[in-house]
Amino acid sequence: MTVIPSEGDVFMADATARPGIDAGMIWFNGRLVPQEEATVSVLTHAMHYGTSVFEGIRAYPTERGAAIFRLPEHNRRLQDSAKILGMRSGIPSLEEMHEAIVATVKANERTACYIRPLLWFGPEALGINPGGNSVQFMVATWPWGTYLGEDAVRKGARLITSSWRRSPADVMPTKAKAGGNYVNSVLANQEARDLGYDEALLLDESGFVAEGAGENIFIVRDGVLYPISHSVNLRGITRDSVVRIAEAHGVTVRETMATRDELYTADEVFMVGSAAEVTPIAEIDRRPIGAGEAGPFALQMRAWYLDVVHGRDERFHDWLTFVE
Ligand code: PPE
Repeated sequence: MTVIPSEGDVFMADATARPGIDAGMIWFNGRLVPQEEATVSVLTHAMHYGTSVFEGIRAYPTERGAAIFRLPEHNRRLQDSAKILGMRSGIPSLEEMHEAIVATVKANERTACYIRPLLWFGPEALGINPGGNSVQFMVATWPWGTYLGEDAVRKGARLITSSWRRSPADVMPTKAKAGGNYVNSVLANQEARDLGYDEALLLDESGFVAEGAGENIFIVRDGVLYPISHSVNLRGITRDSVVRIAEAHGVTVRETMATRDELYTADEVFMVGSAAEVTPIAEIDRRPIGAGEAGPFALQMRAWYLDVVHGRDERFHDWLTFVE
């Protein structure tokens, strides 16, 4: 039976629809508008071909009000992603991105939030040549608690190696945070969740550990911290932060490639990302990692990281953009 929706109806993928995002005021092509007004055409190029680029940023409450974590680095990566996708005219400058993001956080009077800037090819023409299309820009903010749930942080997340691989560097632009790339992450996460796990671990084309569906991976062994090398992974800003925070606390850090069996035998494995922050891993492929619980190093690292983002570690105040 064909169901024709009446005006205002929206088809949901699932009958138990989620409650929806409370984004309040959204920066939409140069001005702040209420969420209901920040809408686009169904002919938007990015909807058909995944030709969007985005960032995921967090703001945290500090003694001096809300602070956005490593905003210039996120803006720089957004510009890099836009360049990789061949977006030429209409890309906001770093200063414009900065102002739009600060204005959106301010307008919503948020202290703790997730921030999602997005650039995408508009609806002027379809087909695989978006060169003449407009580039549009929005910034939305909303409250976002622990990425994989409180249990994942408390007990350690349970991962499974995905049957999906990370795309090789000559198949997809692995350093761009592009919408289309995330079909890979969605499929991997979907599979992991369907099997009862918290998150997917993806390998690269050669079988080396790449990253989580939305996080970078670290190994701990004999007190040394091993970030998994970049290869086809997103060049994570949290990964960089964690390396530098660990070094400031005197931890030895050595970047490495790793096979999945090296994760099984690590003392600890944890993952990091703007959304995931620092999340311990208790289990991979039904094998306990270390003691099979959130490990002491990961929990210490998480505490150090949360000190930095909340402005409690003065050595890293440069990383905070205060929203006065
Ligand atoms: N790898 C992937 C594939 C990834 O998506 C992220 C961020 C990272 C690594 C870590 O990058 P960084 O945030 O710079 O430390 N994932 C974002 C999107 C999550 C989502 O579900 O959406 C994020 O954490 O904001």
